[in-house]
Amino acid sequence: MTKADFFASILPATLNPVEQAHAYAPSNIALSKYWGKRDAALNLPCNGSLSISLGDLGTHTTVTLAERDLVTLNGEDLPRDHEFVRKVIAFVDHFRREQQLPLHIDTRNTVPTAAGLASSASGFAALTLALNQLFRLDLPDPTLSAIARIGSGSAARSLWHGFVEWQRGTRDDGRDSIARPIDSPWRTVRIGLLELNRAEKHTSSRDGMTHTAATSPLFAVWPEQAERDRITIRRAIANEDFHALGATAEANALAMHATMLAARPLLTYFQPETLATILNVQHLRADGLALYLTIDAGPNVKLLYRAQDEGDVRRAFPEVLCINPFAAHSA
Ligand code: 2P0
Repeated sequence: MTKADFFASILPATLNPVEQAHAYAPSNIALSKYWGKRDAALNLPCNGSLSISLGDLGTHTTVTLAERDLVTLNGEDLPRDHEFVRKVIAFVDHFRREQQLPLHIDTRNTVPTAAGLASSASGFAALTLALNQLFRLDLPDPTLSAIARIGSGSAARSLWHGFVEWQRGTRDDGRDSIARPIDSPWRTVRIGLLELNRAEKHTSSRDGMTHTAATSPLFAVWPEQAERDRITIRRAIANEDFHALGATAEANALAMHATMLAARPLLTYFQPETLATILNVQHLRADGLALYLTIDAGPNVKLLYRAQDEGDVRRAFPEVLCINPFAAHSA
C-alpha cells in the first residue's frame, strides 16, 4: 500500500481546521529494538519492539493556520530547503493533499542537544497529535500510532509515557503495526544518558537498516531473537524483575549492533569510547552494581539502573544525565 492510499483511507475528503493546536510527545528509548523494515514506505518493521518514554524530555509542537508555510525549530525560522523542513512539510502534505492550508509549525525540543538523543520519534509523534487536533480528526490511538510510524518508525511508540510496546503486525496496510502503552505500576527504572562523542551521524537509521538487512548474514536470525527479547522484557515488566529487563535489553542492543558489524561492508555506530563504556559497565556489574546499558544508532550509551542505585551510578559516571521516566509530567 502507498502512503497516499493509507492516508486516503483514514482522512475525510475535506479538512475542517481550527485556528491552532498544540501537542507534546516524549522521546523514547527502545529496550528491545526496531532494526529492519518489511515495508520501507510505511515503516513496517521486521519485528516488534518495546520502549520506555523519557517523561519531560521530548517535543512540543504548535501548529497554526498561516499565510504561508513556515517551520520554526527551537525558536529559529528555518529555510525551506532545510532537511528538517522538507521532512515536516512532506508529512503535513499527506494530510493536506490538494487542499491549500498553509501552516506555521513551531517545534521545540526539550531533549538537551547534549544528550545525544534523536528527536524524530517525539517530533513526529507530537506533530501527529497536533495535526489530529488542528484538523479535528478525532482519530483513535491505534490510527495515530500508525500515522506517527509513517513519519518515523520509532515515533509510533512516542505517543505515551511509561513502557510502550509496538507490535510488528502482519497486514500490508500496517493497520495492525501499532504501539500501545503497557499498564504497569513499576516506577523505579531509571535511564542514564552518557554523551560520549558528538560526531555527526554518518549513516541514517533508514540507510543502516536497509544495508544491514540486505547484506548481513546475521540479520537472518535477528527478527526472531528480537521478538523473543520483547516478550522476555514484557514479562520482566510484569514481574518487576530489573535484572531480567536489564540483561535482556543489553543483549538485544548488542545483538542489533552485531548484525551491523557483520554487514558487508561493515556498519558500526560504535566509537572507541562506546566499547570502553561497555567494558566498564561489565566491570561495575561484576563488582555488584545492578547496571545495564543499551545503545541506539549512534556512539552514545544509555544506562539502565534502579532509583536506589543512582548515587553509585553518578559516582561511576560523573557526567551522566539521570532521567526519571516516571517523574510527574509537566507536559
Ligand atoms: C529503536 N532505532 O528501536 C531503533 C534502535 C535506532 C536503533 O528506531 O527509518 O528514526 O525513520 O523508521 O525510527 C531509529 O530509527 O527510523 C530507531 P525510520 P527511526 O529505537
